[in-house]
Amino acid sequence: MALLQYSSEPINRCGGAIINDRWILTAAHCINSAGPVKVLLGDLNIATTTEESTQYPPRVYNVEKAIKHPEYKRVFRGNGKGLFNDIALVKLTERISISPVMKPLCISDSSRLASDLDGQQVYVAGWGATEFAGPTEALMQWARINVTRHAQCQETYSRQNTAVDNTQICANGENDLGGVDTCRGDSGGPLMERRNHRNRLTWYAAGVVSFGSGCGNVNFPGVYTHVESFLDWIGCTVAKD
Ligand code: 4AZ
Repeated sequence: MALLQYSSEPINRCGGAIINDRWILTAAHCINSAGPVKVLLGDLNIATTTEESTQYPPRVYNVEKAIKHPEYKRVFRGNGKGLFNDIALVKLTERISISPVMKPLCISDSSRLASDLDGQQVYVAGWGATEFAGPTEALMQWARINVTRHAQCQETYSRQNTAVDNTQICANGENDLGGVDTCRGDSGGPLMERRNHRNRLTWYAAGVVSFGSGCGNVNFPGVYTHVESFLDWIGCTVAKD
């Protein structure tokens, strides 16, 4: 998990994920003209400096550049309103020293359709709010949720004139307290899937936190950029640089 840091904004505005020793995967809407300028890696409680492992302390890395998807767009009006191609890559100025607390999230080498993930169990994490309009959290939170049937999510959001396309997936959950969801401050963080790779359970990037309608409303799952729809862009961007 990465926490993006900006020069002049509240500290937990966006998360991200390490995908190799130099790059962080996040959302395009997390990139503005002012940043992010730094990325915090390997931390759990961002308000303290004491309780973490002394062997593997958290570390702040500087950002060399941030690249938004060239077709990132926010559509405000009409029936096709929405946020599209909400994905970005952040390059650090130096290599991350990979350790038990700073490990890359795997990127698939082949893509499935967004709807192929229907019903999948997935995981989210971040320092975002735990309730709508609530404060963001100092201690990283995580949750296990489920991918919503794609056609059902499209139908749900169409009631708000918001389009969910085939490069997006939706997910949420429910527990005794109500809906389980991402919220403000979780943007850019990863939606993760545990998959077998060479007989080992391995964490993969399934999505990137993008938007929602409120938070924790069981009828409105969170919307995520579908990472496997962007494998070519991710691969080319990282390989070129
Ligand atoms: C946000 O503002 C945000 N419930 C992220 C996720 C969701 C809503 C808002 C999904 O960063």
